[in-house]
Amino acid sequence: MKIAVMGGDGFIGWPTSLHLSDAGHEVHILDNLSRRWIDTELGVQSLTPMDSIQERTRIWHAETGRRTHFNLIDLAKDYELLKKWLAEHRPDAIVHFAEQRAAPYSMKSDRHKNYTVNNNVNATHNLLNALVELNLDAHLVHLGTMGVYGYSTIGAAIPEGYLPVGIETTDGRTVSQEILYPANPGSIYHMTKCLDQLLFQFYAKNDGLRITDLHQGIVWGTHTQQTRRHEQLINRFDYDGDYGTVLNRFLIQAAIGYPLTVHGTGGQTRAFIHIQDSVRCIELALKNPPARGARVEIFNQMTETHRVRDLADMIAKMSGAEVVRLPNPRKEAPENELIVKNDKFLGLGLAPITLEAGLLNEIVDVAKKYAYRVDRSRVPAVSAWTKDLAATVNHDPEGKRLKSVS
Ligand code: USQ
Repeated sequence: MKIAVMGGDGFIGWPTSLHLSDAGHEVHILDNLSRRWIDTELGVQSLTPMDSIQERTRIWHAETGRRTHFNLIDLAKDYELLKKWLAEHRPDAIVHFAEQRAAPYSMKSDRHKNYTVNNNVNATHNLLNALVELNLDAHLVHLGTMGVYGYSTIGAAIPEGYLPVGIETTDGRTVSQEILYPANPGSIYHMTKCLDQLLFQFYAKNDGLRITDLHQGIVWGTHTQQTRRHEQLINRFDYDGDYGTVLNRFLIQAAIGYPLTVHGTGGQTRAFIHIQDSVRCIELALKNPPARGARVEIFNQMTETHRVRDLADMIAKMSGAEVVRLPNPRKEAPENELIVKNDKFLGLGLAPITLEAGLLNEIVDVAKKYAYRVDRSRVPAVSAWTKDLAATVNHDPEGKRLKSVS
């Protein structure tokens, strides 16, 4: 297939591009390189040293003989350029990662809220709009989030996208319908993914676009089979308080002798998936498109659930790291249960990589190798969900001002 990977320079976009290229597909990366600019804005860098996208694709070609093509296009701003590119290349499928993906970044200030909404919603809408305008029947696979469902304890498994409901009619009968599971975003970022869902619903219904939405959990790990092939193909690896995600952060913190930063009681239960499984799921989704005219296909892209404090305790035991409980800068349920259905990917043959010491140690080793690149002052998560919470943020979890809430 000819596949366009929108956001193909990012944390999942890059390993996905290599995975698909390795599988024999013709891969075109479209990216505005915003993630690199945000590193510059925040004054942080990936733990792993990353080459330019042009250099990465050159190395991939030298290693494998396969070409991935890079195009500098901003989906949210360059509508005409995007349309022109799509008209010229007419891809069979599009994988859409081209969104600002960090919840803490989206909550930093009013400017960051505006940026996240404008970027994410416009990028998705421009893409859908262009597909219709060009009469292009490319299968669109979008990376959504488990966070669209929210994290309240409901005592039932979260279904894959749709909830069967009974509605009482005016004449007293009950009619059955399947509706999108009620959206319950926990950040501006998560809210944009809820808005995406509505855009998809409309365009699938009105224009018959073939769309798959992947509700992904928190990704852990850094290497995939392809990024391991050459030092310069290495994936980015975020540790900072805005872009680092919880399990990877704990592993890096353990590697550099930084206390593991548990927010609140650590009773938050979340869904997880290894990055290798993430790229496999995207390939499986591409192989199983919905029919034209069908409703949006939704998969829960996760393989297991864990409570934050259990992860911290496990990594502390493995590494001897200290655990600190910090005032939570986020407005979220302090404790929640989470049961998630993921039968669809399992049914398509996904054999999940679950948390086990071997892979966790591999990540600690990567972190130790590049520990010299870490700026410890960027480890604390200081982006607060409200002005009140901002006043309680601990800016120095390893310093004398340590405030434990346990
Ligand atoms: N947390 C800590 N300590 C830390 C960092 C995070 O206790 O040092 C806690 C947070 O308070 C939260 C949980 O860990 O309760 C998860 O936080 P996270 O930063 O790992 O994940 P999140 O902000 O939810 O976002 C990440 C990705 C996002 C993706 C989402 C999937 O950045 O792109 O959509 O995971 S999900 O969480 O299932 O919505």
